[in-house]
Amino acid sequence: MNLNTISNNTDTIVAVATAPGRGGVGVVRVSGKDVSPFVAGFLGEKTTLKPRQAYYSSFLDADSNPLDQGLALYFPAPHSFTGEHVLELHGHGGPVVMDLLINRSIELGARMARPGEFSERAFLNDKLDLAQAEAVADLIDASSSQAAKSAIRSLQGEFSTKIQAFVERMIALRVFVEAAIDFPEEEIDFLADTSLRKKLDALSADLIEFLSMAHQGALLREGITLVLAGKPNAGKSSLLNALAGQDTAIVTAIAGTTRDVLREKINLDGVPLNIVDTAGLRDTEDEVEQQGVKRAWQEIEKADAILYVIDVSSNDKTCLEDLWPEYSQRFSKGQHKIISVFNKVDLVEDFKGQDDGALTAYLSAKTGAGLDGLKQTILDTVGYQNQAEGLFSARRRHLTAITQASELVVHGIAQLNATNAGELLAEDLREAQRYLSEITGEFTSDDLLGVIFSSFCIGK
Ligand SMILES: Nc1nc2c(ncn2[C@@H]2O[C@H](COP(=O)(O)OP(=O)(O)OP(=O)(O)O)[C@@H](O)[C@H]2O)c(=O)[nH]1
Ligand SMILES: [Mg+2]
Repeated sequence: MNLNTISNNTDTIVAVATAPGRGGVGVVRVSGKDVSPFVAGFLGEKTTLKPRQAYYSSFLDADSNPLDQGLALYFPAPHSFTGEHVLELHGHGGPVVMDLLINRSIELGARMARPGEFSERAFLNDKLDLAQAEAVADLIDASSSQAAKSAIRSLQGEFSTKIQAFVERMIALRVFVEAAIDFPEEEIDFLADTSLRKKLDALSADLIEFLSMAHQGALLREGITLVLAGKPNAGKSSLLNALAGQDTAIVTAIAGTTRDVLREKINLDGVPLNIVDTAGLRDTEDEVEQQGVKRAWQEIEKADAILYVIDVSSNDKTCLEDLWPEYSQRFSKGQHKIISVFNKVDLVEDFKGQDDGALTAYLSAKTGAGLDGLKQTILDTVGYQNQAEGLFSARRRHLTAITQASELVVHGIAQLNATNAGELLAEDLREAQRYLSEITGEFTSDDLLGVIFSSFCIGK
């Protein structure tokens, strides 16, 4: 793979592989073309290490005085995480000891690894593809057990295998179509070829299903931002507290209690939710409240979904549409989803909600009645089905690539219908294949690789 330009692979790199802070054990990892100077420098000139066998020793400074003691492990290339020679020193997990070992490594010729550089080398040495390298970071950052499970599935290659299978189907279709183009004397009638049509339609349908799976995986990884919006006193802060299970926000009967933006993280069936409480939306002379309302609108603009809270005991039937001039413009683009939350049902005797679709919830933030219904509505709204079993970890970039590929296939089929010629279809399939290959890193620009790996932390 010709990507050596993104990093200088001839350097030996070093970093602490364990989390910063204090712990029983701290691991320093050295990776490079030759780690023998480090073995000699740390463990003594005469030491030879057997591959993958723990060796108990002092770790020495330049004057052969011990800096620390612990286990040394040697992983000869290519059987290591990076695919290079790797030396691990398992010492005591204190920041000062770790610093001493790092400084000694630098003295022996290593340089500090950049963020993600170990994973980057693993990728460049074909130990992992790009989606798997990302899964390493996702596994470490996972915020729920479901997210961790889907990351390990990606790390073990399930996601990449699926991508590869799609790529192969596209190649097979291209081979067929391009062969037909190259032999025009055979006069192939593309439109009449039902097996080609069937294969294209199946490919298109499978891509759409795959996209929906990837979307679920991305939800588990990234979560969504839900903004609580509504008129003052509707019960937004009460709902935040009810969802969070703790009294985060101040609740009073005074309209205009909340001014600052408040944020809480909760976990719904493994989906991380960032819930944002905002000031009640109204015109006001109060300068502080005006600021609060301004911030509320800023949060609404950024939300993935909005919980618009309405007090059923009041006669105020204002909806978000009335308050927001750009409402229809925003929603026509499908950027926002609104769930109408009718709150304070406990105040209305024999309250009966109307079941007008999935995007409505009736509840009492005070008694908790109807809260589970809202939680389910939230999950439905963001399109999450609890089917964690087959999920794999996916990122926005993967979703974009799969969407592009899927649209190109649809476009290709339309072109074929319109022209009954294979050239345009072949071109669309070629492009679609390129998008999918970007996910695993087969065709990925150095710039993108730089962006991806630099978002990892040091030592990964
Ligand atoms: N009976 C009843 N009272 C509620 C319910 N939810 C909220 N309240 C009351 O309504 C009042 C306003 O609640 P908040 O949660 O502060 O309302 P808010 O929308 O955050 O108000 P602002 O911050 O002023 O915009 C408080 O007195 C709450 O106790 C409910 O479900 N039932
Ligand atoms: Mg409030």
